[in-house]
Amino acid sequence: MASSPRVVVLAGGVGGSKFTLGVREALARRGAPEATVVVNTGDDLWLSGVRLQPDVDSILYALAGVGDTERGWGRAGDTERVNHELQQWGAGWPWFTLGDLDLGTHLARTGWLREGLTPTLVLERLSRRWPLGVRMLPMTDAEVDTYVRVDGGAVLHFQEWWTRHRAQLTPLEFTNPGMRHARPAPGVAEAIADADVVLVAPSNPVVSIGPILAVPGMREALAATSAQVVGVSPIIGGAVVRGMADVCLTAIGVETSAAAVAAHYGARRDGGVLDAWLLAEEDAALAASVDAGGVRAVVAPLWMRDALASADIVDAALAAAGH
Ligand code: FO1
Repeated sequence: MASSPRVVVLAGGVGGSKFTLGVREALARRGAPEATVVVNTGDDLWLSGVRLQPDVDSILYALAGVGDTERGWGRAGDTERVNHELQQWGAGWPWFTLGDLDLGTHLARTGWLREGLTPTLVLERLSRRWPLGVRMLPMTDAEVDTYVRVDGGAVLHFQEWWTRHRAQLTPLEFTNPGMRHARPAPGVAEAIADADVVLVAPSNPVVSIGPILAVPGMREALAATSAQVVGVSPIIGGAVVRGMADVCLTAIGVETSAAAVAAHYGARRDGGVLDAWLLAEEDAALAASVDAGGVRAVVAPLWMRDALASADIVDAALAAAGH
């Protein structure tokens, strides 16, 4: 019989949302406790006076069933009246759309931050609106926005590089200037210590999972836990499923292959983060090289077509961890 493990998920935006829906489904089937989802805040930004947390909101909206599943960000059926007005003022970024309903979230968040609540407490408040079925935590309460140094020397905010330039300016380096003084948000290290399984979602390894692992103290928490750490490959058949992770991987010298990403995360026994790695059936031939690197390779179907397919992937990951 399937067990009821305590699960922590490390997750970014689109891949993280789809995966988290599967985590909720798989754990509900088992009657297991709600998972704790530690969300990337490296792509957060200030714009037009409000604080945006794209990955937090993608996962929040997906769990609440109110997200725009086509785009992977923002609210379903949103309108753009305020955004149009901002553009008339020449405020904000003309290439970055703030939906009206989405702005309600940013205003609520920013107001609470201005009142002195931490990002963790703000997310706890935002999470009360809907029965999410998981506990969401930001990876850190510090502001650690990502900047990209591109070929030619310019340094752009990650969101400008990503949404305005569609990652077409060759990135040389990703930095998170606030990271040096960051700590895992309250509850994160404790959840990892108490977990039976830590799942690394199939999110962008560089700009989604990368910032989570870069929070000082995070790797130490992962090294110390008695939980099994199981990652799910975001690369299927040698290509990224969605997004521009290949450009990011190239920038840090990692090949766009499921085995190379596993090697980049590294085996826990050698100071890395992974005990096991789920590879797509299309990449089964890479299993031996993943095993040789000290990470147990498990081959499974990895297409997250819907929440049920994602739940099957989560079940395979939990089985790989002995649950
Ligand atoms: N992505 C876009 O490509 N264009 C946009 O105008 C845009 C607006 C936006 C507003 C709020 C939000 O939370 C996310 C938004 N995104 C937009 C997505 C986001 O920039 C990135 O896809 C993620 O940060 C990458 O993980």
